[in-house]
Amino acid sequence: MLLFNSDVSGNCYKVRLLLAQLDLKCELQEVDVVERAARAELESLVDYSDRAELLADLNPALHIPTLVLDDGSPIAESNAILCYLADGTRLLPSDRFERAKVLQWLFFEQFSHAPYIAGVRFLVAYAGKPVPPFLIDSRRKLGYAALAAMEKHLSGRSFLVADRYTIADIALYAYTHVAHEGGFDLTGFPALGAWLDQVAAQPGHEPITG
Ligand SMILES: N[C@@H](CCC(=O)N[C@@H](CS)C(=O)NCC(=O)O)C(=O)O
Repeated sequence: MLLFNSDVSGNCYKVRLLLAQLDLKCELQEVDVVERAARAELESLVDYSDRAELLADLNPALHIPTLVLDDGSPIAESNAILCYLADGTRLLPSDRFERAKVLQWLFFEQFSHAPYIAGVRFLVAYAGKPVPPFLIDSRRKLGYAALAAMEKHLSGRSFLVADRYTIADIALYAYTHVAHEGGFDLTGFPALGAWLDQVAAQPGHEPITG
């Protein structure tokens, strides 16, 4: 398999972490998302010249991660890739209800968490250009709302779903554990902190860098 990857991207880290924990081999091809963000806004929206390979019908959204299977079939969207790779393993429950709960958290991550936690982290730590403070403040507020929802759910629980480690934990861990890079203070979220430690203690865990 081949993964179009960026070492700073939490979405790519989700896939790398799962691959490591399932002991699956995969080649990585780096895409520079930081250099791209440093360009002028409009230019970065219209210039896909550095995406030539992704343009070749691999991912209509031109984003990474994009995973190309051994038979050449591509899969985009980090959480769809997690579902594909984890299918039939202990990390994606086969029980209908538990599986739906995993999907609940994957959709939560994409709609209520990543846009704010990952979005602010990128603007603050990687974009390399000034961002109006009101934009950061309003997004950070919504990021804290997502963290508060997780804190409430994790109080009295070790993991997000079914009392065991699943791809729901991988998906939410990816950007939560680096939220401080976006200026989020997690000290008021003890259950979240304990959960982060639990996830990091799982066999085969790898850090986001290397
Ligand atoms: N919903 C997508 C988001 C993918 C995404 O936004 N990828 C970013 C890196 S984290 C990217 O490709 N950025 C470069 C660009 O858009 O040009 C997923 O979960 O995979």
